[in-house]
This record gives sequence, structure tokens and C-alpha cells, in this order.
Amino acid sequence: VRIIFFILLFAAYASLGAQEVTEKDDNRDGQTDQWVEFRADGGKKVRLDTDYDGAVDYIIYYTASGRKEREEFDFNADGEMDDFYFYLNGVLTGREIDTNYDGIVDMWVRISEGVYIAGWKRDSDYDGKIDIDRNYESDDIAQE
Ligand SMILES: [Ca+2]
Ligand SMILES: [Ca+2]
Ligand SMILES: [Ca+2]
Ligand SMILES: [Ca+2]
Repeated sequence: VRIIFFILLFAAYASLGAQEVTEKDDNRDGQTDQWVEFRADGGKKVRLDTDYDGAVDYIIYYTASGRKEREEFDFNADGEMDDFYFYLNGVLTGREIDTNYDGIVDMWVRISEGVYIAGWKRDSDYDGKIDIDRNYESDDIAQE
């Protein structure tokens, strides 16, 4: 099973490597600030340098049907993505945040119906263990 997995992974990388990338210089300063990668599955990945400092700070993934699949932001502009949004069928289902910008996600938010916070978890002391877990869904109110 593992070998098959690696073969699949390799095939995925190989097809990614062959993908077409288009570049755009949106603010016409001579530096590329938009990269669009067309994936083999029909989806695409758009990387943007929204503040034109040369570093990508916003990435959007689209499905083959053109729906948002995932968004990533570099909120503190340190070159590392720290705010992640996940979509299913174009509807926001979750968000993950690296609140202290150490490269490790420490807050997880579940979204219901695209807008409501259904619950969240946090590793508030950044030791890798979740220490706050809230669930607002249905009658299953989180107890402290
Ligand atoms: Ca530019
Ligand atoms: Ca930037
Ligand atoms: Ca960052
Ligand atoms: Ca963190």
C-alpha cells in the first residue's frame, strides 16, 4: 500500500511539474505579483503578492468547477502563511490560524453554513496540545 501511495504521490508531483503557470505584473512595476497554476484536475492555484513587496502573501485554490477550495493569507507579511480558510463546494467550512506566527497552526475554527462558528479549538500556550475546545453545535454545549 505504501509503495502505491508513493507512486501516486510521484505521479501527482510529475503532473504538477508539467503544469502551465501564467504570470502577471498587476501594478506594472516590472515585478511579477500574480502567478496562476493550472492543475491537471482542472483546478487552479493563484498566488498573489498583494502589497508588491516581492513575497507571496495570498494564495487561493480553485476547484475544476471554479469554486474556492482553500485560501491562505500571510497576515503579518513575514513570508509564511498563517491564516487558512477551507471550503467545501464553495462554502466556508473551517479556518486554521497560526496566531503567534511560529509556522504552526494553533487555532482551529469549524464553520457551519458558511458563516456560523460551530466550535473552535486552541493551543493557547503553543506546546502542541489543544487546551481549549468549544463546541456550539446543536444541544451538545461544551462543558468546562
Ligand atoms: Ca508588480
Ligand atoms: Ca507581499
Ligand atoms: Ca505570516
Ligand atoms: Ca503558532
